Amino acid sequence: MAARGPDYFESGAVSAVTTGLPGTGLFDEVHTVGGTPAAQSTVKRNGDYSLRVAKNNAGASYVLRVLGGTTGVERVAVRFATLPSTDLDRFMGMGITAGNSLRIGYIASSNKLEVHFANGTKVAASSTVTAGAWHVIELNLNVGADPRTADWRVDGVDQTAASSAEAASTLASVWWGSVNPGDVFTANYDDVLVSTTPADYPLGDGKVLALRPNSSTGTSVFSNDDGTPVNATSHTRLDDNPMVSTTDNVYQNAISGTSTSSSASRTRPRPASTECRRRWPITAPAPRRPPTRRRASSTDPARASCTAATWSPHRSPTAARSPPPRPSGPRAP
Ligand SMILES: [Ca+2]
Ligand SMILES: [Ca+2]
Repeated sequence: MAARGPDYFESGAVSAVTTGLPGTGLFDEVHTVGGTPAAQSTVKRNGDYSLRVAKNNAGASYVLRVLGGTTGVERVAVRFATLPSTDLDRFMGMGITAGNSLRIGYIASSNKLEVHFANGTKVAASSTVTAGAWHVIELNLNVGADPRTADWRVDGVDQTAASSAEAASTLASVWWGSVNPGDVFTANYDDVLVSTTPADYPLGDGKVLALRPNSSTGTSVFSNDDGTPVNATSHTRLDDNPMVSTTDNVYQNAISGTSTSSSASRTRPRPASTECRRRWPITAPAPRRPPTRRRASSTDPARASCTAATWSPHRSPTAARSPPPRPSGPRAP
């Protein structure tokens, strides 16, 4: 499996990355005109948080991650506290570089989810939505051929696929919420997993939990935020929840041949989480981080998997090292 984020909801913070600046956000875009997407601790399916989108008719409200390739596989659990009173053209989906994007919507008259390509026929699910319940939605989108196809499942049950006869294209993004002013709803999203490998479909049910280190050992390449060497208590500096504090941290202080390829691409230690994070609240003092190194970090640690309970300077398995390409085309839903 070539799983690639982006369940960053467990960070407890929803903000967009600012290009070139570390630690400023986990999403590529966060749109707030029609309501501000936020992490919510009181309503969640697993872990500490879910993403809550409370959208009004003033405009867009959604979070987005860039996604490349021609195939997108996703799992997400969605919960409507109350059922929308009107149809939703979309409350989640995937953006395409050219042509019709894929949207998951809701049919108020039947209380059913539906999938469709923009301007295409809406294909209703076989089951109904229950207010206050989590429903697991799985997608398998292929836009690399004509027609484009979208297989999907709801709560583990295969649904009728949707298709769109049009030229092949590439994926641009995956998003939760809606850009459409007419979509008015409150939804929570949790336990997201995204892959670009069709064979991963269906991903099946699962959960995303934060994992913070419970021990640490010293190495001269890393330092505590106060400049002292990493020691047996350094991991306690990496216990932030939500992960928005930089009060205490651990940073990489020098390039080292033993820190593997990470030494050539970044100057900070890996994040303390099972999630694939793009940023985490461990901020090295700016003067210690050569600008040229930051620029080289297309192998951003956020997109590496972070499975070690004990903090280590070594990178994770190769499969998770390469981030998806960042297409130059439109990302909008
Ligand atoms: Ca969660
Ligand atoms: Ca900290």
